[in-house]
Amino acid sequence: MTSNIDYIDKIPNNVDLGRDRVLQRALEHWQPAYMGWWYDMGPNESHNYDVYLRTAISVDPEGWAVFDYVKMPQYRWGIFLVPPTAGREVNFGTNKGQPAWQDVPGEYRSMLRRLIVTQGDTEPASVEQQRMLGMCAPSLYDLRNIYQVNVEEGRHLWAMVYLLHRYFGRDGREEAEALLDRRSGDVDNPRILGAFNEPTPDWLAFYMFTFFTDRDGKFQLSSLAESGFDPLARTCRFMLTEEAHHMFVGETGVGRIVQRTAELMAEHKVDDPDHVRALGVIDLQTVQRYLNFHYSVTLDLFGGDVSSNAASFYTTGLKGRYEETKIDDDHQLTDATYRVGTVKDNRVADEEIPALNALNERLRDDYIGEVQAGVDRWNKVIEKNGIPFRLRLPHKGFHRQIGNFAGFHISPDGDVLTEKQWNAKRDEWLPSQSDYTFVQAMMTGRVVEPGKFANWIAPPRRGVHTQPIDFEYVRFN
Ligand code: BYC
Repeated sequence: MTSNIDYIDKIPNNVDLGRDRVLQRALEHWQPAYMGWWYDMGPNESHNYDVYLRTAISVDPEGWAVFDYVKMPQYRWGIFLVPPTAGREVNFGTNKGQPAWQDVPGEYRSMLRRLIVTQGDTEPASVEQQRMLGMCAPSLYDLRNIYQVNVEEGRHLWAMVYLLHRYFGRDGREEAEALLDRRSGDVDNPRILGAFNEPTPDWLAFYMFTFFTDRDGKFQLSSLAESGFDPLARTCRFMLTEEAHHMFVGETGVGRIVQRTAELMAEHKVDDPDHVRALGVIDLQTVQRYLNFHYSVTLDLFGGDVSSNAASFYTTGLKGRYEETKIDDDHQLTDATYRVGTVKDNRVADEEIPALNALNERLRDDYIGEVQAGVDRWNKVIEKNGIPFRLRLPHKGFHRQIGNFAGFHISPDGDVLTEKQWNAKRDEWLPSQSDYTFVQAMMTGRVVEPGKFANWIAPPRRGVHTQPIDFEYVRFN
């Protein structure tokens, strides 16, 4: 195992793939199917563009990427794990203290495969959801960023497919094929988790998705990076390095939209949403409705508040808590409890349950803390422009389909309503068809002149890597 990546092989890797001919052949068999999927479902009409992308050349935290023009179908997708830590142990659950597993423990095989497949399924799903957005990008800078996100999601799929092929034999190979067969939003063969079947129809939705949903990726990958199954832990550690950029794209994207709107509101002294829209920017009320949608569907991705699956993942040592090894407790949780939200007598209430069953909820709470900090940063931009409006996270129970709040009609303030009351307010709280129509009408063509930006978004503070903002990030040929 080296930290440098072998680019001579057909499949770039740092796992000595050449020494395992059977595995190498199996992956070389999967590779054309992957390329077929990329041509069909990857970014629309992009195959011949030269895109200024970063490609991993090492797994060292410093200097792991080079930046250069690449045609996306020639991107060097491959298999990169961080090097093993000598003497690493299972750090939690009933197997705590055993040497970390280098092979799949037989009794946990199907549970582990399920976790890997669920993680893997989200990666191509997001590429499918975003495939049309390049056609209406607000700038070359943003176009390059979405393509960077897309190729790296493709690589994250490779990461999970490697594990399936290397450790799960025939059923792993079948699962790897199925990852290319499912399609986001397909009624007959959808992606596994809810949020990955929702459309991402415009750039506001894209930035919200990369802010909220990619951050679920960060928290889930962090929990899997604690896994006692060492190859999973090591591949997730490297995926997290790439994930940081995706959340940056989301946070700064929403931030730049909010900035542009707030600046024009201040300049023209308007606050009525219709007047704001007339200036060719997105009103903050619409931003809030998109936020409510993406936040609530992403909260669902953490699974049920009370989950025996989560308890089993933890006690077996397969999936830990966020930053498990930094937590100061017994890492067994046999007697611990945790507070989860529920509905009692038509009110939102808390109940104390065994911490082992509340691990999804705990991870969701860790996530909410980080998301709140991002929303606070957006609000600073609004405040700086002297606008009194503030964005806010709705109540945890708002618009939930999974867990204790599913089936209830909860307002953004946390009041339990009747279905009729809730439906009467729906379009105040979630994007309506007319909101989508308005936002999409602003994004009909793409801005292709270097350094120019669509009217509805502020330019970024700086360009990519060491390049200026008006660099030609994409050449269309
Ligand atoms: N939609 O015990 P429960 C990312 C199912 S994002 C549909 O409550 P559990 C990325 C569940 O499967 C991170 N179904 O939940 C972001 C179970 O089904 P079965 C992706 C759902 O199992 C952006 C049943 O309901 N990674 O990387 O404790 C771009 C009861 O489940 C949903 C992972 O998710 C839902 N939202 O937890 C690109 C990590 N929620 O078994 C990439 C791996 C639950 O009864 N996955 N169900 O048939 C896991 O750790 C767990 O599967 C979950 C669910 C946390 C997702």
